[in-house]
This record gives sequence, C-alpha cells and structure tokens, in this order.
Amino acid sequence: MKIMDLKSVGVLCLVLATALAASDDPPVVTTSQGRIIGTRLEFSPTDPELGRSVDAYLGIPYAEAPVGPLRFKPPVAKSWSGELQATKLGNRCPQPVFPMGNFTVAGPFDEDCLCVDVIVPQPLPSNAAVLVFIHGGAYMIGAGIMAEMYPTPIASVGDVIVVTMNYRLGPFGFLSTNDDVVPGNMGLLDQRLALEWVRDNIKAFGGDPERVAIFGESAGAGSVGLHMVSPGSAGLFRGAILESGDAAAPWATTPDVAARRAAFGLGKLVGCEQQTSEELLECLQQIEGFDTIVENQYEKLLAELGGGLIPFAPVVDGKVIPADPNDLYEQGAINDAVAIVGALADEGMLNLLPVFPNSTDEAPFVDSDTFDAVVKFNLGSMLSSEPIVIEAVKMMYGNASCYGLPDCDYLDSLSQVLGDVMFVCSGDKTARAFTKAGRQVYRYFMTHIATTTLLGKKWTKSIHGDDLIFVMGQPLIPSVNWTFTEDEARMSIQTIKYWANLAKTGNPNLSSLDAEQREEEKLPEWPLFTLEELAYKDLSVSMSNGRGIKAKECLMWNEFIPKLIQVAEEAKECQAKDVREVKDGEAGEGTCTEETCPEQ
Ligand SMILES: *[C@@H]1O[C@H](CO)[C@@H](O)[C@H](O)[C@H]1NC(C)=O
Ligand SMILES: *[C@@H]1O[C@H](CO)[C@@H](O)[C@H](O)[C@H]1NC(C)=O
Ligand SMILES: *[C@@H]1O[C@H](CO)[C@@H](O)[C@H](O)[C@H]1NC(C)=O
Ligand SMILES: *[C@@H]1O[C@H](CO)[C@@H](O)[C@H](O)[C@H]1NC(C)=O
Ligand SMILES: CC(=O)N[C@H]1CO[C@H](CO)[C@@H](O)[C@@H]1O
Repeated sequence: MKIMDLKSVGVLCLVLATALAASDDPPVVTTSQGRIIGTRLEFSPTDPELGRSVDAYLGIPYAEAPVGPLRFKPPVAKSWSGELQATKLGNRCPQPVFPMGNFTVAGPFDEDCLCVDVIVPQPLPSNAAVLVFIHGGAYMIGAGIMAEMYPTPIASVGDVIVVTMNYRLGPFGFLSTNDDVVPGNMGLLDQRLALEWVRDNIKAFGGDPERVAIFGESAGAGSVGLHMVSPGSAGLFRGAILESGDAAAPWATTPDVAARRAAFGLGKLVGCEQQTSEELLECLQQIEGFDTIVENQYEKLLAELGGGLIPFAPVVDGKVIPADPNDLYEQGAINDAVAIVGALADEGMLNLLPVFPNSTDEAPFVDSDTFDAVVKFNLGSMLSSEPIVIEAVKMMYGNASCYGLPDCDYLDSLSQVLGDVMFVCSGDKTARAFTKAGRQVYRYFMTHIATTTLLGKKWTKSIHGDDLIFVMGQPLIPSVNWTFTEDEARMSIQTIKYWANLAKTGNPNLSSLDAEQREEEKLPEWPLFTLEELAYKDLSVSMSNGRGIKAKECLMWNEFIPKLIQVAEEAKECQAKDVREVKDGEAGEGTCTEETCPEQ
C-alpha cells in the first residue's frame, strides 16, 4: 500500500515494507496466561514465489521489569493475565549508543526490556519447528530485532517459527562481585527464562517444544556455547548454532577477579565507592534511572581500569557456569544437542576497522611495527603479551618472502591472527570437544565476500557478522541501499534451510525424517564433522565441502601457544626471583633448577 513513499525512507524501507503491511483481522493466540494479539505482516521478497504472510507477536514480556530490588538479580517470570497487545516491538535494554557499520540500535530504551517476539509463518505447518535467536553485540549492545534484521525471511523460507529475545546487557546483565551477593550471569539467566517461556508457550502458537534450535552470532554464539555447558539449560533445545563464538573463546567469559574489579570500578564512577559487595549492590540498586550507569559502563570504565575489551561478560560462578569451559570440555560436560559451529574467513577485520577509520575504499597498509603493536594489545588482554609469543605468532602468520623489508604488508596476517584467536580456533576446540563428548557437530567456514557488507568496507572481505546477511535473508529483500546478486539470494535460501532443518530434524541436510524428502527441498550435502575427516561446509555460492578449517593454525593456538606462554611466564618468574635474591645480597645461583628456570 505505502511501499512507494516508504522506499524513500532509505535503509529502513525493507523493515517497514515487511513489517507494517498489517491486515484488518489481527491474529490472536490464547496462552495459559491470556490472549495475545499480534499483527499480520506480508513478506514481499524480490522473488514473488517466496512471498508469504507471517503473524508477528511482538514485545511479549517474559520477565518482570528487573528494577529496584530486582536490579542485578536473576529474572523473575512475568505474571500477567487477560489480554496483551503484542503489535509493536518492546523496549530495548539500556546500552551505549554504538554505531556498527550503518546501523545503530534505536530506542526506546528501558530496563523493562525483557520480552520475546514470535514470528509465525502462514499457513503454518503442524507442530512447527522453532528457531530461537540470541543476538550478539559484545554482551553490551543489540536487541532481538534490530531495525534492519526482522527475521521474517527465516520464518517464511525456513517454514519455522522464529523467536527473538531481549536480555539484559552490560552491567545490568553481567555485573558480578564474584561472590554470592551478585554472582553475575543475569543476562544468561534471562536467555534461559526466555527459552523456558518458549518451552511452556510455543504450543499455543502452533510450535513444537520438542523441536527447538537456538542460534546466536558473536556474543550470541558465546551465549549459545555457554548454554551448551550450563546444566540448568539442558533440555531446552535440541540444536545449537554457534556463529563466530563459543564458550571457550577468550572473550566469552571474564576472569572472576577482573569482573569484581569492573563492578567496583563502575561503582566508583557512579558515586558508589563502597567497600563491601552488599554496600555496592545497595548503592547501585538505588541509582535512579539507567543513564548514569550506561554513560560510565564502557569507555570511562575501561579508562578507569586501565584497559580491557569487554568489561561485563559472563563469569564462571560455579552454578550457571560450573567451571572453566575448557575444563568442562575436558570432562565432556556438554549438554545433549546437535551443533553447528562456524566462522568466517576474515573475522579479524572487525578489530581492524577501528584501527584504520580513514581507510574507506582502499585497504590500509600494515607495517611490521603496527602488526606487533596491534597483536600485543589484543593478545595482551586475552592471553599474553610476552614478546616470544608475539614473535611466534609473527613467524606463523607473516609473509616470510618479505620479512624485514619496509614494504612488507601485514594486513592479512593481522586479520588472520585476530580472527583465529578470537573465533576460528576456539571454534575448532569447541567442535572437537563436542565430538569427543559424543555430540553431533557440523562445521562451516564462510569464505564468500558479500556484495554489500554489514559492518565493513570492501577491503574487509568476509568480515565478522556478514554471515547474518545470509542467515537473516537480506539478499531476498529488495532495497535501494543494499544490492546482492541472484547467487547470493540462492546462498541465503540454502543457509536458512540448513538452519531450519537443524530445528526440524536435528540434521541440517534433512527437512523431514518420515516422508521422502521432496526434490526441491534437497540441499548440497553437509557431511558430519568427525575427528578423522574434519569436514566442513564452505558457506559460499558453491556450498562445497572441505577438510580442516585452519587446522595448522588452530593446532598452534590450542596446543603450542599455551605451552609457550607457560614457559615464558615461568622464565619471567624465575628471573624476578633471581633479581630479588641478588638484591638481598644472596647469590641467585642455585635457587632455580634447570627445570624451573628455562633459558631465555
Ligand atoms: C540509502 O539510499 C538512498 C538513495 O540512494 C540515500 O539517499 C540514503 O542516504 C541511503 N541511506 C543510507 C543509510 O546509506
Ligand atoms: C552505509 O553507508 C555508506 C555511506 O553512508 C553507504 O555508502 C553504504 O551504501 C551504506 N551501506 C549499507 C549497507 O547501507
Ligand atoms: C583520520 O583522518 C583525520 C582527519 O584527516 C585525522 O585527524 C586522523 O588522525 C586520522 N586517523 C588515523 C588513524 O589515521
Ligand atoms: C609476500 O611477499 C612477496 C614479496 O613482497 C609478495 O610478492 C607476495 O605477494 C607476498 N605474499 C602474500 C601472500 O602476500
Ligand atoms: C551426514 C548426513 O546426515 N548426510 C545426509 C545429508 O542429506 C542427505 C539427503 O539429502 C542424506 O542422504 C545424507 O545421509
């Protein structure tokens, strides 16, 4: 109806065109709590054959507003009755404004933000499978539905119900005093409560609570990975899709000491300079509104703390996350679900965008010193900044043909280092651990460079986040600002079907278990990941299969570098001891045996 003038609104047009074409007769479902009134939307893709109606139930609260005495506490299930108007998005959780590429998360922001959205394709298959999305954004920003990313295409093409959720972000979701006062992980418990809401209510929407798969990207994948090792989340999903993130990623959890420092550091900045956890909690709970906390939770706090990447993230609290995820992997303490674990070929470009803000069309030149500095900064806050570690990394990734020459370009090496350490190789570790624990795993590696990239520029190639373009079906939607090829539209359809199949059958290859699969439902076969074959799907136009994603690099990160760090740290400790003893007037000799004091 209003498609023409909406187009001039620019990038928002695709959202509005798919979201606001409501019909006169609103859809209604009746849950155990009451009636929920939604809105009928039309999915109008470039290919009219794919067009479909979907019913959207937006902003359904699943938890009480986490304010006052509930701030920093585990979520409390929402109690309501009667009738709920679920025709527009709920509040977004408080967060700093953080432009990501071309899109920022728009408000309204409010602490009363814990809601789910349910997108139901029409006509609905009986006992529809369900895909639940956990959004990313460094546990600090984002929303279940961001303006450009309505999951309407997934519901329509995948023939599944899609659920999205908001969960508490930043300190509201992840502050921890590292004790019983504020154990942390509130945001993860929000996600779990939303999954319990799905289990208890999705039948009313026509969904099958036994056929639920969760999918998340970046910090959303970190969250999915943590639910895979969290005993309390067991049984809430049968499929888990980890897109560029997992529980073992160096950023996925915060060390407990750092978490407590961040909590008290934030307190200091917002007028709650307190000694005990109890005092800190009481003071922080009394702060009016959320602006003061939001303004201080990131840049100002990192300055106060003297560095770091993500000040508030999940913690190993002994309960929600019973132990270090690496130890849980060793023990095989992994929930029962089929997993898809994947990453992109140029993940690390994400970290280089802010380093080279002035490089728009042309790729920046990265010299040897810049490589050292950026690797040192990033590894320092995640692993170790020992010079010998940086040097080993440079040996592995640098271009030996131009070593030492001034025009040797380290851009690609740098991106690969950061991508491997943050995403690709913890994914490798995760896939192996899941497999050893008897779980089925499918792996992908996205090498395709999107015609329109989400966050980046052309030189950032297959950057972190661009998988979402295809999972969310963006190439299917006409837009003045985004252009994609027909091949990319096909790739998007295939990707959506793989994801939906995991929820439907527990196998990305299969849309149905009982009936003969229809010819048009067949996808290029995706072989299971095994330790012998290391098979993966190249997420690209070809959808070909490969063996071993960065196998050598990941062997280095997962087996060799931890040993190197240990040796380097022992050597340093030993030297420090020597120096102390020499100062005290004793000879350093004899205090270190050859085993404890390796040569430098
Ligand atoms: C989208 O495209 C229109 C028309 O080309 C342009 O005026 C507008 O600035 C673009 N919006 C963004 C966010 O790039
Ligand atoms: C992002 O914005 C730039 C400049 O405003 C524009 O050229 C580009 O097309 C936009 N990209 C997307 C994906 O909207
Ligand atoms: C980017 O360009 C601006 C304006 O020319 C300049 O002030 C700034 O230092 C540049 N930044 C980098 C990282 O080169
Ligand atoms: C490595 O450096 C040499 C010499 O500068 C250059 O010709 C070659 O293209 C570089 N290789 C890669 C993979 O960048
Ligand atoms: C590993 C696996 O499950 N492969 C299946 C993929 O799908 C085809 C049918 O399209 C099956 O024949 C394979 O067994």
